[in-house]
Amino acid sequence: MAVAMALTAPSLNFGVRSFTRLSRLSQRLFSTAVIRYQQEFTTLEEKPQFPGASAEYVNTLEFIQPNVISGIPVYRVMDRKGHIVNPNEDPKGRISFYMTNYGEEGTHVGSAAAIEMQDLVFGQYREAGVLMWRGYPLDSFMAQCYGNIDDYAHGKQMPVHYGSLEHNFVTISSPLATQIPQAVGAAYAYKRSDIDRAVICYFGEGAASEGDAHAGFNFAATLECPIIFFCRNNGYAISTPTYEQYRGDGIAARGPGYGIRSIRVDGNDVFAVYNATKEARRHAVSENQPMLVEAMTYRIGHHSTSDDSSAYRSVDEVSYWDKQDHPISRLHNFMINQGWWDDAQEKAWRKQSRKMVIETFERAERKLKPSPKLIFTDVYDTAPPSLQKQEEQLKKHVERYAEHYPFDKFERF
Ligand SMILES: Cc1ncc(C[n+]2csc(CCOP(=O)(O)OP(=O)(O)O)c2C)c(N)n1
Repeated sequence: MAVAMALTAPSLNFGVRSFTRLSRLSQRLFSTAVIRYQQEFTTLEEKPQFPGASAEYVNTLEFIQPNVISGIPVYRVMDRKGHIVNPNEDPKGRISFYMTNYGEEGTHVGSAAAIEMQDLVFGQYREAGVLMWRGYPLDSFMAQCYGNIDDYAHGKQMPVHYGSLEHNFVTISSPLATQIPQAVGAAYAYKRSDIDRAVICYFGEGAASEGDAHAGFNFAATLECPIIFFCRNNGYAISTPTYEQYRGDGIAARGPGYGIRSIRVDGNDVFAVYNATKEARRHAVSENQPMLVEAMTYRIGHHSTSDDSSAYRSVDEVSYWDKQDHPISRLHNFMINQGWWDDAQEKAWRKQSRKMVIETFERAERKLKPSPKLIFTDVYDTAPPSLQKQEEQLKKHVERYAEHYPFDKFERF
């Protein structure tokens, strides 16, 4: 078990921090739920190890009917060594694209490839691959993260809260799960317009505990909306592991309770994600029905730069997913097995990508920040008197105390 592995980990020295970690681990040890949480990783070919569910792998693409409520299997196309389990599902020629990320790339790149460009995307914040797939430029990613003059939102949003009208990607909202009922509303509008468009709505298993998720699922089912609910079950909501998040069989098990057809998929298998999402989209649009895809994966990175996940999970656990069940390694193995990729190409590609990213970073860094007056734009068509007053006050303030502000880095007020 993870607990046993963590106890033998070299990082377990005596000291206050280690003691705290030990206490947390022993609390887990005595929790009954921990038994389901993590098994010992002995071979590559055992049961799925996702902390969010206890299930078997299957290689038949089958949506769960609303009256089936337990034992949901995990669909996959290729095994951990990149071998296709069922030759009929060999995806040659269907996907030829992948990008680096932190262990969840299979979920968002696989699903993005399976939907149509006209489909509207509501993301959570960990789905940059969807935008990449749609051609959102690297410079725009950087501009948003830097909040510079090229940022579409003029620096009003937190970094990684991307949005692009051109790419049918609704701007990310920080409050969890608010995107779910909004996405359902958009899908309902599509249904009423009778056009070939679907909505895909991404969320984490943590966000699925919010009331908005319930409201969204139920509206989508009763109003029969063409929407794909795409849950990335990555095992953690910041520091909350799935065994503290829910006691049922993950998120897919909830679909039948709402009358929503559901499937659980190996999120580290980009082909399985692609197939499941493609099929979900087909049903969603042709039958005006919501579909639920639960993609089992693992958050290899910390939750954010403000988080240090070593406080609540073992280094060995993270290392297992990074080294032994990584979606990019799997695709890499598959491509090597096909003779489509080799170490020299990999090396050259990495070098070229790194150079491109660093150059883009530098360009974004050198750009000016937007004028402070833009704080007051883009929300109201005509700013209300209270905001107009604040704008005047700010202007006077910065004129008076100009020497305290780095105005050389900003566009003029
Ligand atoms: C309504 C609300 N509550 C709490 C937060 C703080 N918060 C931000 S991310 C997060 C965890 C979400 O976990 P999950 O939905 O599983 O997604 P993941 O980060 O694992 O991708 C929390 C609790 C928030 N942003 N909004």
